[in-house]
Formats: sequence, C-alpha cells, structure tokens
Amino acid sequence: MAHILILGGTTEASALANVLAERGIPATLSYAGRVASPKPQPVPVRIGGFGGIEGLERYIGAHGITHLVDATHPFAATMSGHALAAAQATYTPLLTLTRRPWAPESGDRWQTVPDIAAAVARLAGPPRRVMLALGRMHVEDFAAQPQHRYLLRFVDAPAQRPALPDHHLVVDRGPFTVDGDTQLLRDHGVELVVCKNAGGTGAQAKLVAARRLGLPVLMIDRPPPTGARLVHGVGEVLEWLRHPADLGV
Ligand code: 3Y8
Ligand code: NAP
Repeated sequence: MAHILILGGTTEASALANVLAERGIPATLSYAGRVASPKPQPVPVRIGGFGGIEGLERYIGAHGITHLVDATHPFAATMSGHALAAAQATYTPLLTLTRRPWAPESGDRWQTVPDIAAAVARLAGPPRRVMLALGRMHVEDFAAQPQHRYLLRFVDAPAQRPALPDHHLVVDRGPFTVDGDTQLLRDHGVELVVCKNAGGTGAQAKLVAARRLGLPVLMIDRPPPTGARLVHGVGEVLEWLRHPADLGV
C-alpha cells in the first residue's frame, strides 16, 4: 500500500495534497513548524523538523513511506538536500515538485543577485524606501544597511521587534493580490522591492505591482536544485506515482 510523504509549505504541496486526498491515495504532508498556524490540509499533517537526515530516514521506515515528494519552497535548500540523502539511503523513490523561476517581462526593472548577502551589499548607498518581501528569517542580515526605511511583511507577529531602526511591519500571509500589493507599495512610497525568485503565483503579485508602478526589483536567485528528478505539475507527480522508474535522482 502506497504512503506518500509530501514535504510541504508551498502552494504546489497543497495542490498535490488535495489531488491525493480526492483519489484516496494515502499521504502525509509535513511542515517545519515555521508559522503559528499552518494552512489546514485534506491529508494528515505532521509539524516540526525530522532531526536531520537520519531523523528523516527513521521517519520513512517507521511510517512505511513508499514515495517522497519534495514540494518545499525553492529556497528550502537544506530540506531538499536532506530529502535526497534520506531517499538514497532508504531506497525511497523521490520526486521534486516545484515551480519554474520567474523571468523578467517587458516593463520589468530587475537587478539580479546570487544570494541574500549580495542583496544586502547592493543596498549600500543613500537612504531609500525599500520593501523587503523576504519574510522573517533573513531580516536581521539587512541591519548592515540601517539607513533605509524598510517595509517588512511577516506571516506572524514577531516575538521581538526586528533589528532595523526604521521599519514598518505588515503581518499578512499570501497568496497576495496585485491590487493589494499595488496599494501597499503606493501607501508606503516604496522605491525598491527586494525578493527571492520563489516562482509560482503566491508571491508574484508584488512583481506585477512593481511593474505597474515602474519600480526596480532586486531579485535574489534561488540556490541550485539538488539534481533529483524535478517536475512542475501535479499531473506529472501522478504519472510518476504510477511507475517511479528509479530513485528519481
Ligand atoms: C510554514 C505554511 C499554501 C502555501 C502558501 C508559495 C506561496 C503563500 C508567498 C511576500 C512573500 C515568503 C514566505 C511566502 C509565500 C505562499 C505559501 C508563501 C513569501 C506559509 C507556510 C509556512 C511558511 C513559511 C514562510 C517562511 C517565509 C516564507 C513568508 C502555510 C504561509 C517570504 C517566501 O515567519 C517565518 O518563519 C516564515 C518563514 C519560510 C520566508 C522567511 O524567510 O521568512 N514562507 N509560509 C511552512 C512550514 O512550517 O513548513 O500556512 O501555508 C506558506 C506560503 N507562503 O499551501 O497555500 O507557495 O510560496 N512565504 C518567499 O517567497 O520569499 C511571502 O511577502 O511577498
Ligand atoms: P530549510 O532551511 O531548507 O530547512 C531547515 C530545517 O527545517 C530542515 O533541516 C528541517 O529540519 C526543517 N524543515 C524544513 N522544511 C520542512 C518540512 N517541510 N517538514 C519538516 N521539516 C522541515 O527550510 P526553510 O527554508 O526554513 O523552509 C521551512 C518551510 O517553509 C518549508 O516547509 C518550506 O517549504 C517553507 N517555505 C520556505 C520558504 C523560504 O523562503 N525558505 C518560502 C515559503 C515556504 P530537520 O533537519 O530537523 O529535519
């Protein structure tokens, strides 16, 4: 009997969970426990780290996992690396489900940097009004550029104030809308949007809003994929579940 473990936290993971539930295919969706109340799912959910690669291996064995789908966010590189290692060690078929990176369209004013540190360095210079659409985990890195007026957006209200002297915090979770993000950028007079190349639709609104308003975007490239077999759609996952030819590596 199949039992799919979905490493979740994205729109794609939720879409897959819905389709597997509709078809009565046993699945468990896994969250890291990063936010207070993760989105309810139509399949059983587990919340929290596994305890490294070995912890994931133990989980796979103890719960009779027959297939592993890494549907984590493209920037969740550690989890994806652990999924590949644990799948190989336990001979569990592995598939990565993710979205294509965004590519600039006409009217876009993107500057692309390889990682968060490069984005911080690129913010050297006179004060500007900057939207950091990066969530909570990397905000402290930007304390190296305290001169700016930052607009922050977190999923949950933080336990302590972010260490940026001049910031405004919005607590909201995606998926976001173009009208909502256009209004937000206008209301705060944002002059630059900093974001990760997450891809997908849930975080895309701010890019369309920036294009509408003629604002520049500092786009952080995603880390390299792990090399595991990678698909972009739920249909391809179903196809793979019918016959996972190999370990998906
Ligand atoms: C806990 C679980 C679904 C998934 C929805 C997607 C879309 C909406 C847009 C902005 C960008 C950001 C952030 C974002 C989006 C989706 C998706 C996505 C970006 C939830 C969720 C969890 C998280 C974790 C959270 C991070 C943060 C990143 C906010 C659920 C709501 C910025 C990524 O406070 C924290 O510690 C938050 C941490 C990792 C990045 C960061 O560094 O802060 N996501 N987001 C997952 C877990 O515990 O395993 O409740 O749905 C999921 C979603 N957030 O099923 O509909 O598919 O990406 N998430 C980014 O893109 O840069 C917001 O503000 O414009
Ligand atoms: P990460 O840095 O790649 O992983 C760090 C550790 O968090 C992992 O080693 C693992 O702990 C645990 N972990 C991560 N994802 C997990 C999951 N789905 N289930 C169980 N444990 C998980 O991960 P991250 O970037 O913090 O992302 C955490 C979660 O937020 C993921 O579900 C991801 O899909 C989601 N998310 C992240 C972003 C982002 O910008 N990074 C954006 C949207 C959603 P152990 O080593 O203890 O197993």
